[in-house]
Amino acid sequence: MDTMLALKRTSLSLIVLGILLSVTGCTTNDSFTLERSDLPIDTNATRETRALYYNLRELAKTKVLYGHQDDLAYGYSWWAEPGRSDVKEVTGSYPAVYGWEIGDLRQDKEVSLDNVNFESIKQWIRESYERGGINTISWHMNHPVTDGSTWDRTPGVAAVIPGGAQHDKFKIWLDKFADFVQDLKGDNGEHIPVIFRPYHEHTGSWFWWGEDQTSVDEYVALWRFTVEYLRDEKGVHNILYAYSPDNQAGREFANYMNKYPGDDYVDILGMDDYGSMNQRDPAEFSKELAWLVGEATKRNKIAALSETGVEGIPNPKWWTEQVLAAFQADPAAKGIAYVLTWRNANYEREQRDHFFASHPGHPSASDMKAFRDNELIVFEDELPDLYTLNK
Ligand code: BMA
Repeated sequence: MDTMLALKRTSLSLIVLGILLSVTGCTTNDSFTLERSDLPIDTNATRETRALYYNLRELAKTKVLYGHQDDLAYGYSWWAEPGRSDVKEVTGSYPAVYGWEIGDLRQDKEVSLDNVNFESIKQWIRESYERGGINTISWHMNHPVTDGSTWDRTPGVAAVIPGGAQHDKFKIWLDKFADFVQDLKGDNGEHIPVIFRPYHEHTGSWFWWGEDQTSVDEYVALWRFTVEYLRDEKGVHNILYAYSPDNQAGREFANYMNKYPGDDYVDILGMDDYGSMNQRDPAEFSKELAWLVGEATKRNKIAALSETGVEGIPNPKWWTEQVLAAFQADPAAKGIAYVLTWRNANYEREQRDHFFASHPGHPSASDMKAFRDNELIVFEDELPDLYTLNK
């Protein structure tokens, strides 16, 4: 009897506690604190994904995060060595943002088009997330009709959008991507948020979804289908979507919005640019970055310099003279959330100086350290907790 009474009392107090909590709003669901304008396009995004969106947008107001492609996978003189990172060896910290490339995912190969093992990529994403870093994924997707590479310029978008001859095949590729993203889990079983940056640089004409190959309607249909399929059909809720036209040192700047899929389909307004930080006046590029920040801000979204760099970094002062200067010249340019430089290809394997971050011993290494030490710039060891909402 005593035990029964105690049980009844416990359940009664639990009910009372429940009522109190719901009255005061202290539920375990944090979405009530966020306005629609504070949420990503996927309003059912996981708690961590919503937190990343909100916190990154806040942090962008005062800081610019630094990111590097394939940072943990390999460097200029090493390949897949646990814990290594050219960026860390040069600056003392891992980057705040990690870019990953999943080209060739659809062929059921074990490695990407850059020979990086897909399971290892997942592991590196888990590791960096547990340290507080941000992960972003690009996809140099092979040609859906010719089976050529991503650089096959045959128009391909009409074939994969709804009604296209390859639409069903294309859905299988997206299924593989959904599986990949859903397999990314943190130590507590939560899905790890990723920034997905598909069909990038579409203002240029070097990919099958490029400017000359694709009409506005086709590109918008491709983008919207991708979001709706992953989010609504596959139930993937750990993605922020980044749109990233190429700027080409200002040559494509005016086309930035031409094929914009709409505010309901984009979380991050990115920009790719390999020319603007190569001997161009940083003040000119700064104005373009400031414009991008303005476009993102008026939509309550995030702006990012999603891919950039100068191959081989010939200017030993590149980090401060070109990158930092571009963020500093126009005060609004500081609103960029992150800048990601491209990969440090392994010299032994690729026999070329295809690197975009400094590596130990390179003449630009001390300038990269100076860049890292600037108060505007944030590397991983200076990140606040981006995956919890404190609002
Ligand atoms: C390009 C180059 C290629 C690489 C591709 C995808 O910019 O770095 O060597 O295969 O990106 O990562």
